[in-house]
Amino acid sequence: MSEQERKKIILSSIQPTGTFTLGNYIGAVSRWGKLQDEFDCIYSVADMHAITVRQDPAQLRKRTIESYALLIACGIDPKRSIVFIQSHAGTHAELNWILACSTQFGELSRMTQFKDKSAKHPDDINAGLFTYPVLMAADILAYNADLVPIGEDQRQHLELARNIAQRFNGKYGDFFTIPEAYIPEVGAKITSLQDPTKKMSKSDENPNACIFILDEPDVIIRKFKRAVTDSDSIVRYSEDKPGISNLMSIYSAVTGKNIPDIEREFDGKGYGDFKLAVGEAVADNLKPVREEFARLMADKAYLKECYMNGAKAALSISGKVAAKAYHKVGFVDAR
Ligand code: AQP
Repeated sequence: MSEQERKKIILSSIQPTGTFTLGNYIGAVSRWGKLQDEFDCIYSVADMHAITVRQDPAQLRKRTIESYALLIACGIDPKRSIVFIQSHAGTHAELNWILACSTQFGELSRMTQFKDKSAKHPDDINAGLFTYPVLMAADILAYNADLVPIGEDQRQHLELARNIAQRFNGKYGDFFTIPEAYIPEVGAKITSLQDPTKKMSKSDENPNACIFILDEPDVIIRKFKRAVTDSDSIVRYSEDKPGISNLMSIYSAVTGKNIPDIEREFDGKGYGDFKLAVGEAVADNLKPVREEFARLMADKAYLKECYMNGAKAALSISGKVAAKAYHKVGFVDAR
């Protein structure tokens, strides 16, 4: 097949550190299903990344299955895409080591997520938290992904993955595809409803800061009503109105309306009307996801069949890449 005929490879992952937030949904997962028409898609539940922060093992296992079901509930079809659990593909850990030897201490030290997470967990600044971006590079390079759909928060890690791939290629000859970030124009950074200067995060301790995609409609509407905004009452998108601008991005992402149209729609109306409209639109948008998730969780055998098939498909691709990378660095072939 010629280069022009080959579909580009899309790869992305999500950590099973909690129920996905509206930030994960708008910035990442809701787009993943739509990409299946145009690209060859590979998606995973990144349980290996999750243990960079202390996890309860039973809870992690449960959340991993739930996250897997959520990916399908959000529109990913395991028959059309490879959908797997990261720890089922041991090749990622193998490549992680190879790539770590092409990564500099200094560049890892500059990662803002490492700084944020180590400030959040000062009693557990483990080496895995530090080398997290190397494993993320392995996740991507193991499939020679062309494009990586991510939110704005992951841009720095993706840039590092590109640098690592370029360095490896420079040392050992062209091998890895240099991946590109695929970041949405609207919704790339959904912020906390309680502090619009911070990103919305699954692990936020304040439940009112996040909309979880399985929240019931009344909970969603209540959280939006309580969202922190400014003292003005004009629905206008502006840097000095981060709270209301965040709600406008959310409304735009779930309704497909653009920002000028939203400003016109709420011209002369107060924040109360606008917050209610955002809450209702989000609740409507998430209803099918909630219903499909409940249906899937009642069929664990189906989920298992899907993730076992996913593991097989993931290993078949990443096994070949890892074996070639082993050969490139000078290891004696054993496969
Ligand atoms: N607030 C956000 N706005 C837009 N996109 C976001 N993403 C995360 N938060 C937002 C995107 O979701 C994908 C999966 O993220 P992840 O779970 O792998 O890691 P994360 O970025 O660390 O997400 P959280 O919710 O903040 O998890 P915790 O609290 O465990 O650290 C990524 O593409 C990410 O860009």
